Amino acid sequence: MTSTEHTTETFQSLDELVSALSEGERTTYDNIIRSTNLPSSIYENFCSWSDKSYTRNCIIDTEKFELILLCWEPGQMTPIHDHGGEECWVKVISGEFRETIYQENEAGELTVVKSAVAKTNDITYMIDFMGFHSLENLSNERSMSLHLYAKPIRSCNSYDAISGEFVNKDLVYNTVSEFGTK
Ligand code: 2CO
Ligand code: FE2
Repeated sequence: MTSTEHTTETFQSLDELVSALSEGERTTYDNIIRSTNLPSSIYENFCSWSDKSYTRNCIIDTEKFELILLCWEPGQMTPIHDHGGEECWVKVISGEFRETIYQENEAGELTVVKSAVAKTNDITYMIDFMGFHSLENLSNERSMSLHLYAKPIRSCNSYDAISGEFVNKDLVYNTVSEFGTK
């Protein structure tokens, strides 16, 4: 192979994906998540479901990054929120989501700057200077999304529709896998 040729590695197992993230840096994460193609059966090991809210299921949590699986009943959605100053990639594993992006105008009002549908295998990216977002499961079925945060996000600002203000909320896991601790 000459030096101008590139190999496009794809990550087809969780071990491969986690090794790449552990050895990589934030600057390589966009490429890694776009090269991730795990069999959907892998995700079934991590899912949990709740009628109350989408669930946050930790696959692995390190000092550098957090990889979590979110599981959504039909119609479940997040509040409008930021990402604690960190980078956020979302890959749709199954189903269809609406992502709405908001920015605050000079009067401090939230305005929609983008609203788009993300389908299976689509990848979206957010960072706080882009604004806030919300995600909603548009599907009539349970859906799953894979989230990569770098670094991990322990709390975020979440819009409280009743008070009309953002409140800082701790982010908690519904389940924590043994994968990251073994
Ligand atoms: N950031 C939300 C969370 O971690 C999910 S929306 O996609 O980033 O709960
Ligand atoms: Fe988010």
